Amino acid sequence: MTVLSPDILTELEGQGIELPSWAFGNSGTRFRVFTTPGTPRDPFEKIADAAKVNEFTALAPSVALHIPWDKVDSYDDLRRHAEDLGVQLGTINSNTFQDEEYKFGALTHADEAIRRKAIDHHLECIDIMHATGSRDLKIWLAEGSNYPGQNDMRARQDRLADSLQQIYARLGDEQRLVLEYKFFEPAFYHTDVPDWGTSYAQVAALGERAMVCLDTGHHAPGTNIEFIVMQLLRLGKLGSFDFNSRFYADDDLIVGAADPFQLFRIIFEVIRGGGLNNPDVAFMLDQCHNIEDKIPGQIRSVLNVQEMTARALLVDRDALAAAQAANDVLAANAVLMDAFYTDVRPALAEWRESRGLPADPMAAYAASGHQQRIASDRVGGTQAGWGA
Ligand code: PSV
Ligand code: MN
Repeated sequence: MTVLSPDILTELEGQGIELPSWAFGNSGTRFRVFTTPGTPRDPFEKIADAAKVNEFTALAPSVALHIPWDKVDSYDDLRRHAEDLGVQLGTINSNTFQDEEYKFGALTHADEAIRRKAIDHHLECIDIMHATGSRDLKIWLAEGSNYPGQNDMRARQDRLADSLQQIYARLGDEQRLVLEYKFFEPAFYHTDVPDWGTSYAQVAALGERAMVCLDTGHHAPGTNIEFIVMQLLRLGKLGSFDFNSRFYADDDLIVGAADPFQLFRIIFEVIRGGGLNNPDVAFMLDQCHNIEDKIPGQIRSVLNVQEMTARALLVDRDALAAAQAANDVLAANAVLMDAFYTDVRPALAEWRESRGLPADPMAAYAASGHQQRIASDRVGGTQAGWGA
């Protein structure tokens, strides 16, 4: 059995992955949203589900909220509820993609009244952050155009800069703005923040507490994402990850499911760049569980990140550096591949048990009867879902 050194175990012990509240709601595609028995009916139940993931894994100490989906009357109550269950409220995600008025843009809109409304929504999110104790405001914009010539892309970029400036100015001293990029969808010809370079240019103009958010599903097929990770860490601007995996588009599937090797390569660059267990770099999931049960879907996800982190920590960095210095192409590649192919699961299972956690959190959750319990308890009301 592979042995994980005390140094590696210390790193693994420090790992925390933020869960998205929306992963616990029903979701689907534009064709159909399927329901699951036991799906939460309000933000309090979503937090309870996230806390279950943490209970079985000790890997998920915080939950991200999406506003307005997770609006509640009292954020103090929500915060207390989370803390009672052993988790914190995390990143606040703004939402300017579901309002009729935002059809042609929000923070980039040419109509000043609509742009004002979108800025005000972000200011409201910052007020919520003060109540929830959240550090990060995450902005993803569904803005762009569908046809060449439809819009003045340059003017939109200027309006975006001004909007972001107004939002950034409202942040508290300990708070940050993270700007997420995505190259397509829902707009198909251009989006206003399509790539890391645009996000970087916009946040660099704002100041130190503005960073880039890298969602692993938001790149063209074949993109070398670990290069982007390296570069953003090098520039001190990698604020957070939205982890998920994709086969074709922005599939939002379980992280590490589609391409475990890519996840390994990304995490290796995080380690190489000093981003692991670095409070400046938040690890978050951004996933939807359209057909599988949601709590075990999230348990599987955080375990995948943990397993790939353990493998990436196994890379013999001295041997790698020596092979690289000698231009020994095959030896350098072999160092990386040796670590990637190492099965760390038995060692992790043993280590979990030594910490009072289930050796196999997936099996333990299935045996706990919790899924059946929530399915029979949560009857009546409206299940939370995409768009609510
Ligand atoms: C957009 O595709 C995105 O990745 C953003 O992070 C949104 O807030 C999130 O998905 C909603 O699921
Ligand atoms: Mn995302």
